[in-house]
Amino acid sequence: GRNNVQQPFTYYARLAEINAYMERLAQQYPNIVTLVNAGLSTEGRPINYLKISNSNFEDPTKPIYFFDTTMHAREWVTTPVALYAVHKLVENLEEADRDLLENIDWIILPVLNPDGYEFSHTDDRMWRKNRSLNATLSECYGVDLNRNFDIFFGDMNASKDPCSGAYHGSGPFSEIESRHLRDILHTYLDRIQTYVNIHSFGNYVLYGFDNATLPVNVAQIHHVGALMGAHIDSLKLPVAYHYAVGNSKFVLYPASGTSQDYAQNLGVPFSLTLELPDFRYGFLVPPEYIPQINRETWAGIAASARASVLF
Ligand code: ING
Ligand code: ZN
Repeated sequence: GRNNVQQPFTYYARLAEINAYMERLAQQYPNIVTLVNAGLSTEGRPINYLKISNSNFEDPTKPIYFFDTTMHAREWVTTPVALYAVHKLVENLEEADRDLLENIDWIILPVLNPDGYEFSHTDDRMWRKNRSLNATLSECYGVDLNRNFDIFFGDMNASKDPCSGAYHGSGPFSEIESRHLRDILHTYLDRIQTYVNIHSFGNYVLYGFDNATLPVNVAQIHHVGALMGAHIDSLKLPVAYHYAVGNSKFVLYPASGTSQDYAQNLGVPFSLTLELPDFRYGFLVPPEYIPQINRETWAGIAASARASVLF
């Protein structure tokens, strides 16, 4: 029976298993979970997200907390974190967490880059980009989706070279995956209070803008980001680093064309990038660390959700 099967947030599941889990939850909890297909990837795979709500997503006054994972193919540990958050909200909501459904609706997108994710399982574990063929320019595949958004396009830490891991694409939103994410942001813009783009690795909570100016509400953003980092730190293993919180340009490095800056500029009040821990294994986080990273990151997500809806 199902109880003997490992839940797909406890290991590095393949895309089909992830989609099957999302379908199963939508069927089993139709009053809380809606499965949405945002569209297809470059190679035709579905990009799915879950809407999680105790009011059928129909209350226009309810703020939305939206996050995505596996925008970059090799950052595998991010997807279990998303599925674990879904599990906690839907299958295992604790009494003390009831406010997270009472006060907030959720959009959770576990695999933004399904082609790259599958390719990193079958061909190249260190693949980062999507899998579009830049045919007229080069024989190299792939665009860095986090350089492809229409904000400071091409300025910093983005490459014009289709063979580079940070290739920004032929123009803003040249890629279907970034367009799907853009469309979700636009569709729910008036309700999205917080957007988090989750990556691996480095233990950072980052925010925009990378092109010199800071968001007007930077003090509030920093407060929410710091709470997120502190709540993760409170559960971290002793060997893990503490989270550093700040503007991405100053704390890590600048980057242009990111979804973080696009969402912030569009008017999302709180737009963050989260870089999960690596336990010194880089992208190759051993699967035995997955439950730990799931638990501590969920604490940070919950804390940032609570704090951001109070503004
Ligand atoms: N890191 C992010 C990247 O896209 C980032 C870091 C995000 C920097 C937003 C600046 C702004 O490079 C990973 N791991 O991809
Ligand atoms: Zn990344």
